[in-house]
Amino acid sequence: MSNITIDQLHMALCEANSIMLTVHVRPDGDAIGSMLAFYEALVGQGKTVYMAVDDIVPEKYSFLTYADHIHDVAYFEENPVSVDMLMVLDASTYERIGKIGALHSAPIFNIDHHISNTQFADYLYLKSDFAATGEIITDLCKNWNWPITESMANALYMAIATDCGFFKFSNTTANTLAMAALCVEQGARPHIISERIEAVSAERLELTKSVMQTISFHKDNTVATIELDPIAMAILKDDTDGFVDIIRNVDTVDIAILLKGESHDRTRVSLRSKRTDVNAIAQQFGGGGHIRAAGCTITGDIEEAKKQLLEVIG
Ligand SMILES: [Mn+2]
Repeated sequence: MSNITIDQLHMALCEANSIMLTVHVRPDGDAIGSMLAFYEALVGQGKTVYMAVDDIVPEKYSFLTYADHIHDVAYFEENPVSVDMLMVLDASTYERIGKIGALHSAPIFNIDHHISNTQFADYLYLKSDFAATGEIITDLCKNWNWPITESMANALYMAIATDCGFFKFSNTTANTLAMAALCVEQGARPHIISERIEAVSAERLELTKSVMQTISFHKDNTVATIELDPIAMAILKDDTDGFVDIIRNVDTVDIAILLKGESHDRTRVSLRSKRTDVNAIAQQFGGGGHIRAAGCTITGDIEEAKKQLLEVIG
């Protein structure tokens, strides 16, 4: 593994003729937006580019240009391609790209912003002070004078906005806003993106009513938990955005915990905080992420996961 500079990254991209892009499983707005924009940028540079994700791409991102060009592992097993480079965006571990890694023996490049990055790639371009991978991609295009088209601008704005809570979270910096402003200058439309991303179905709001009943407070109301049982998870199809914000917004709450029950012995956890280093908490369970937003998986049901977390928080 070696960390590379922006010039080394540029040179590697110039030399590659064919590139496969991929992102982490359970892709979020930053992953999808960054990949779609980088795809268009690289095609614009004359490259042959493929996009692969070892998971379902949530329907809410389908309004973005080239979203229908993303394929899964089965597609590339049936239609094999050979590439000069596997470019991993927004993923901090090799496991997070699922079975995409096994498709190729090409050198692995990684553009990421997670402080917990395991340095799995052959070449890593890590900007842990950036709010989103989309912020990095925008910055790269600006530095290299690569055109940012209107469709790229919309994808990049969505990537940046969704990873910083639409500019509310502590990872929002002057550079985050400057890169978002550049996207708007190039044609991104913030209100359209907000409407698409924040739209809810009546069914989802009905479910939210019952999920609100699971909220509980701990440690003098500085820690709050909210729970999605396996039935709720099946209805939500893994689109759990927004639930942790309900408790995060409580004035006394420092640590907000979303407990996602996958089965009776497996619970996925999303941690958000205003002060505490939740990356450190998540790492105690083999997870990670950022200082104020991290995740992990705990063996046990929701109650067991909650008990273990509250013990670690102390
Ligand atoms: Mn991200």
